[in-house]
Amino acid sequence: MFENKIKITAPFWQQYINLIREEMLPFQWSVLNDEADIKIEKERDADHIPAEKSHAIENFKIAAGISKGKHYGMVFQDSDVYKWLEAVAYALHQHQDNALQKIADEVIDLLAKAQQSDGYLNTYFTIEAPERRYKRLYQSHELYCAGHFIEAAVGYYSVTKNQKILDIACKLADHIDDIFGSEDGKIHGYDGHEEIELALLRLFELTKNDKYKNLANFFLYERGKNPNFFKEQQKTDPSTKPVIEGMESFKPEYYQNHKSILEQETAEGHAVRVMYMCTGMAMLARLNNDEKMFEACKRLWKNIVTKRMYITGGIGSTVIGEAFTADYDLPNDTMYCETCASIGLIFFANNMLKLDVDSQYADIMEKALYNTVIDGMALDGKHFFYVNPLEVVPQLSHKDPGKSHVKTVRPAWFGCACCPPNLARLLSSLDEYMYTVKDDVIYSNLYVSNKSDFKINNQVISIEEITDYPWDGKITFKVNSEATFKLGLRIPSWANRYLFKLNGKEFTPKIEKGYAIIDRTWEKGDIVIFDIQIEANFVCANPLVREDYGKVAIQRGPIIYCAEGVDNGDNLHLITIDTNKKINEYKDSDSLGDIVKLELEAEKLILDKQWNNILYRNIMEKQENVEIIKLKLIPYFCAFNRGENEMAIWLKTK
Ligand code: FUB
Ligand code: ZN
Repeated sequence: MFENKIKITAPFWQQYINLIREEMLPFQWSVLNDEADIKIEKERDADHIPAEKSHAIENFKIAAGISKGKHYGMVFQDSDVYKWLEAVAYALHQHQDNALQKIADEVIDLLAKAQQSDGYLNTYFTIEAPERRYKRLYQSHELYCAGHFIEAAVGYYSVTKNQKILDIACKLADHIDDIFGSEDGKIHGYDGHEEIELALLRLFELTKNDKYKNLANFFLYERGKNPNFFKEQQKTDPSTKPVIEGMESFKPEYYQNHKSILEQETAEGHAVRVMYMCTGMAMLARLNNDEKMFEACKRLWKNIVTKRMYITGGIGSTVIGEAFTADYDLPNDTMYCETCASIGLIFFANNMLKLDVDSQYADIMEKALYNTVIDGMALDGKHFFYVNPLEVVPQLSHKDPGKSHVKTVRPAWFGCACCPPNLARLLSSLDEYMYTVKDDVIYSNLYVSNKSDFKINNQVISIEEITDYPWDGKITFKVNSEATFKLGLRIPSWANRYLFKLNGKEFTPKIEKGYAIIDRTWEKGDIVIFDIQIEANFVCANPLVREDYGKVAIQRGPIIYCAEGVDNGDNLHLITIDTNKKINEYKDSDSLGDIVKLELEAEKLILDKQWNNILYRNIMEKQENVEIIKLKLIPYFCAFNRGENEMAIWLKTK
């Protein structure tokens, strides 16, 4: 990690980075310690979701023998702490903060005490059911939690060189290696929720210990060899009690073990699980030069982004199993689009880029980041979405049990709180996603103002990038070193008009896999300008997406826009857009921040009195009247910050 020194200077992202350090991390710490005065919500109506408190730190204290009591929360509650700790590591990398580091160091001391002498680390099974260790792998999340801890350890060690956390992680990974593997006497199985695979590969990249890579290889290749593995393995559990209610009916597809992973043609089952699996697959393909695995990654990638992804980069079409359904099934109002799933899509994309620098991966990374991911948090950094709807009608969320997961405003926390700390760790490590450096090429994936030092062929190359992206498309790179290298600039898939200038002179670079490649012996002070015309456009979906047929969405640069009731009145479905109309763009600064808003003339049906107490009537009976309105649109990620109201991304067109 952190091979290159990247300092983000963009006000747009600085604001997020500061918000995470100053508001989000302290807030999340207070929640994990049950000190925050908040209402924790269930992510959907279901009796079994524990939502009275977090208890996450207390669980560790009990497991460590410091406190007395019972475990509370989801069986994977530990992972909330681990993701928070990983986010702290990245926040410290951005900005040294001794007080925050002291808290994190104390958490590590606590985790060391909670770790069992054989390396096992899991509060639920340690406190409640040691005899059930690794006996119900489809629900237990033991390796999922271990994976999140290992990721935190890799991140925290990389930033602080805290040896203690790395030792705990290696002891845990060694313990897992003693229990799982192809050798006789070991469990020939894997976790119900992928995560350990990518974490072990990160640990391998840090420690260079092949054992961890081989174990990840085992977990990935073992998956799906026997689709009945979980059912059979459950028989070893001395208890018949589930560790998570409501999962009994899920089929092997839910866990991606219906087929071996090399045979999986389509993304099936729980979306976050698929993303973490694919991330591990892409890492392994790179680290082992595994061509077959790379082909499998490309197949799943293609299926997702060409048939199963929302315009916002959201994935998962149903709340049942938080899962993918079928090609082109993308309902806007019952969707899932979990924040963690889009974060996982970014992990997958970033690792595909490391394998094969192709702009299609960075395009999706950008789409997910600027839309679903940052929609996952309120502008105050202390309220979060678990699922990110593309259409909301508040009374339906309140009254329709099938929409109880579609929240109308972001809650402060959830019974299952996987998303908030996941957001914190992704956004505070944004610098890791901005560039891919391969051989002598510095590829720019995301356009974010920054000052950076890159290491290429033993030279340090300093580059400054200046831009007001995503609001403006002019991107200036100042090269501050004398060196020979190539600069690769991603041409976003949405960009229709752009030009390149080198030291003031327009030029046409060669394009490779969606990147403009500028190959040169650079002089100190060379300036490259990539000027993209950013303008608002109407976008339509493949006609096979039933829910979007006859509708348009509006996109400006990477940002998807939406209409809210607070600006346009209720019944947004009565609005019709004429795509010949001009979309006006203007900068505004209000409670939503400094953003570009859009406005265009549209028609809205007037509900005449004759509709009172009538549900159906002959179409010939009356001509409908419409009013001309100035339709106001805001970036999707800003929605739901002004109270409960209707929201829609897709609007009818003439
Ligand atoms: O199962 C652990 C996490 O909780 C998943 O990744 C999320 O989808 C939520 O179910
Ligand atoms: Zn989540």
